[in-house]
Amino acid sequence: MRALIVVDLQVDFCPGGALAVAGGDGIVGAVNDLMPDFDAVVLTQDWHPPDHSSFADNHAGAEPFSTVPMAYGPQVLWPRHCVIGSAGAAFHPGLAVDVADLVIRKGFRARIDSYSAFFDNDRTTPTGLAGYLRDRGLADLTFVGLAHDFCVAWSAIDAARLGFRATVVEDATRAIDLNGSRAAAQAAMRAAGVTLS
Ligand code: VGL
Ligand code: ZN
Repeated sequence: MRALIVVDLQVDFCPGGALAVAGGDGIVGAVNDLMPDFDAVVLTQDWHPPDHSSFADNHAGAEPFSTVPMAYGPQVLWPRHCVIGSAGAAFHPGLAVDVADLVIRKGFRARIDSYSAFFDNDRTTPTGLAGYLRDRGLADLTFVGLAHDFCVAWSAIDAARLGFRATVVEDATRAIDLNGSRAAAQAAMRAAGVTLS
């Protein structure tokens, strides 16, 4: 059985948002059109407390898009985005949210970020998504959404690592492309056995 995993298609990642991905809103129609082709639709939602450690403004003197060491490894510092309950954390208003079976929130622990839909950035603290998918027999996963080179890539790589079949529909994603992160993410996905279509 096949699941469509729609990653972080939220106001803050679309043009005009706090961490806008160029053309991010341009994929909404394609994502909605894919939904009926799947046995299940899962939405992920980046969901950070105000004191989240990935926000540059929570680190004195730090610039957004710089990288700092954290207990679990290097972490990019982002502009404040997707604060719990804020307008920017809402799904894009055009997204067909009513079709979704499950909304999985991530990044709600202040001390650790969570790019992947499966694990926090320590790559070990689970979100629970793998168990949900396995319980429902959803072994074949297709990833779309934002951002291609962060949350989509990390999710697809973790899916492959966990033994799911993982595909990314590139036309239904958009990249941040920070210091070559798009090409790096594509190489890492291919190496992990993710299908890019
Ligand atoms: C994301 C940076 C920070 C994403 C989330 O959804 O790709 N990127 N938080
Ligand atoms: Zn985030």
